[in-house]
Amino acid sequence: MKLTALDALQIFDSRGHPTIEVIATLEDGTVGRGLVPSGASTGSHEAWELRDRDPRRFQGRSVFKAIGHVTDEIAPALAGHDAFDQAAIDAALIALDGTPNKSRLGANAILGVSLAVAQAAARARCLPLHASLGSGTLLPLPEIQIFGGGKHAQGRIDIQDFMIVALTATSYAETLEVAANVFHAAAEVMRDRGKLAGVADEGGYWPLFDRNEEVFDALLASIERAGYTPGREVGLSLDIAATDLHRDGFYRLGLEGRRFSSEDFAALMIDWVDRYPIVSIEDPMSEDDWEGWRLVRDAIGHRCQLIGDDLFTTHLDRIERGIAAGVANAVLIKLNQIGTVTETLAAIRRTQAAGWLPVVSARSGETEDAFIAHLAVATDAGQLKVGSFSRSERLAKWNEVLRIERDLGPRARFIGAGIFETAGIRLPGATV
Ligand code: 2PG
Ligand code: MG
Repeated sequence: MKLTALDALQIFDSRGHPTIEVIATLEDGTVGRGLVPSGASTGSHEAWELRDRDPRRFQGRSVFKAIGHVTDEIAPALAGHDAFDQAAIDAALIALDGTPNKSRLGANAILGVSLAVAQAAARARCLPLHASLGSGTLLPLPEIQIFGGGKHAQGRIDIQDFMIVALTATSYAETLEVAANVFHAAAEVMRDRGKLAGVADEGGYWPLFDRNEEVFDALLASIERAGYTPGREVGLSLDIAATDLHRDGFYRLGLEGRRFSSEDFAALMIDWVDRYPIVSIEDPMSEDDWEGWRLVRDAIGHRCQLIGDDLFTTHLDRIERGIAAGVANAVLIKLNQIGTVTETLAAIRRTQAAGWLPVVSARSGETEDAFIAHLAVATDAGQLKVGSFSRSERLAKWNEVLRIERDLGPRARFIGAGIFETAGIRLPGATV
C-alpha cells in the first residue's frame, strides 16, 4: 500500500508548548496521524528535538522548521514507499537525515512521520493499532504517579515521580481501581495536612513538602487510607531522575541542602529500598554514572526493578552496553528518545531477549494520542508508565488499554506484578 502524501501542522502539548502532528495519506485514501510528545527531564543522549529558537515566537519553542522538513523534504523522498513496510520507511528516514541523533531533520519531524505511517498502515489493514504493530496480548501493569516533583513541579521537591504499583490486582481494570482509590485518598491526606495545591505536569499532586522523605509518609498514609497495606497490595515506585540532581560530580538534594558523592547517593537509594516498600526505581543514578549504577544493581537488583531512562534513552547501543555491564534490569521505552517506531520495537526486543523488563513510557509533555497504549500491548512489554490519574492526556492512555482489554476479550492476558519474577526480581513481602 503506497504512501502518497505527508503533511504536518503545529499543535500543542499538555504543557501548552508547540509540537508537531504529521498526517500520512495512503493510495486508498486512508489517513494516519502522528502526534509527537516532548520531555522536560531529558537525557543528553536522546535524539534531537528540533525547535525554531526564535525568541519572538512561542518562547523559541515553535516547530515550523521541523514541519517544513516533513512537507518539503521527507514527503517527496518517501512518496510511493510501501506504508506496510515500516522498517523500510524508518530506514529511509534515518538515511535521509544522515546524522547519528536525527538532528538535521529533527527527531520530532521523523517520529511524527513514523507514527503517522504506522497508524495509517493499521487503518488500511483494518486492524487495531496494537495488532498491526505486533502480536502481543499482554495487558500492562501500570506505574501510576501520585505526587509529581523535579522538573515537572519546577524543582519544588528534588525527586521527580512518586508512583504506585498494584501488586495483587488480577486484571488491568483492577489496577486502575486501586490507582483511583489511592489517588483520591491522597487528595484527602494532602487536604488534611493543609498541603493540597493542584497538580504537577503529569497530573500528580503538587508537592508542598519540606523534605523528600516526607513524601514517603504521605504516600504510605494515602495507600492505608484507601484500605490497602503498603508492600502487600500496593508497592511504591520512584523515578529519581538523578541526572537532573547531578552537577559537578555530586548529587544534590536542594530541598534539604544535602550533597552526595556517587557512592553515598547509591547508599541512599539502597537505604530507601530497605526502609520503604519500593518495588521499582528509575534513574537512581545519573545518565553517565555507570559505576554508580553498578553499585545499586549489585546491592538491590535481585529484589527491586531498576529502570534506566536517561541512562539508555531507548538507544540500542546504550542498552547493549548496559546489558553487558549488568547495570540495571529494566529499560524505559520512549519513542521520541530514539525517533522511529522500528528502532523502538528493536529496543524492546533486545531488552526482552536479555531477560530484562521494558517499561513503555509517556513524556511529561504529552498529547491526546494513545499510541503507547497499543505499543505496550503489541510487544507484551508488561508495564506502562504515563503519569498520574488526572489530566486527560494521561487518562487517554489508561483508558485506551481498557478498550484494548475489551477488544481482546478472552485473548487478553494479565500477569500483573508477576512480570517482575520473569526478570528474576523477587519482591520482598509481595504475595502475587
Ligand atoms: C521521565 C519522563 C516521564 P520527561 O523522566 O521518565 O515521567 O519525564 O518526559 O520530562 O523526561
Ligand atoms: Mg524518567
